Amino acid sequence: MANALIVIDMQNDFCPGGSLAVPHGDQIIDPINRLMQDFDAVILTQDWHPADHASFVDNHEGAEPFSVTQMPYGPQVLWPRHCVIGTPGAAFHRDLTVKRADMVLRKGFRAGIDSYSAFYENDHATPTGLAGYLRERGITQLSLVGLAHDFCVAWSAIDAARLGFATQVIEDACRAIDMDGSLAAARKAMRDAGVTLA
Ligand code: VGL
Ligand code: ZN
Repeated sequence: MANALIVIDMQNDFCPGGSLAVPHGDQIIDPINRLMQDFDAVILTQDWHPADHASFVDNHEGAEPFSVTQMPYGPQVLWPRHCVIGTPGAAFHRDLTVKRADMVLRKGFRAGIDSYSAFYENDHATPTGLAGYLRERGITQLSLVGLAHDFCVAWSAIDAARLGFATQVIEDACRAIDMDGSLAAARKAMRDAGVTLA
């Protein structure tokens, strides 16, 4: 039985000064770096969008940032342009200990569909391959940290629990966007899915 720390989207665009900055997102970098020492494996995820990505508000004429539109796969929040492939905003924060990572998983790289979860794209059907990677390594216990608590961390944790991993979210090492009560809703959805909030 092995465990893994899954570090979600600790990228410049989600940190203060970035285009989709999560308040105080940089405060969790040191705690995450320290936590890495306690796990058999460390996996980093990286939000990684092409310039014409469907989640970018400026690709939808007249749309307001943070409004919700309907996509073939369900509702989609329209975000400010962020984490464009190869840009500085998509890079990991410079203080994150990337050397400790066994694997970097990129997600959201298809123009027509977003991927909040590290396990499935937002159609809840197209796998990223992470579950197979973890299972092949004999990893059964997952701890999740990172950004944003109420979007990519929550969606990843819910999928992980549904896939049968013993899953906890270390809330001190997460920060939320928290729009329209999204953090409270995400915490309830995580608990209902069997995720431990630590
Ligand atoms: C995220 C919004 C858009 C996240 C990624 O990492 O939580 N949120 N893309
Ligand atoms: Zn994104």
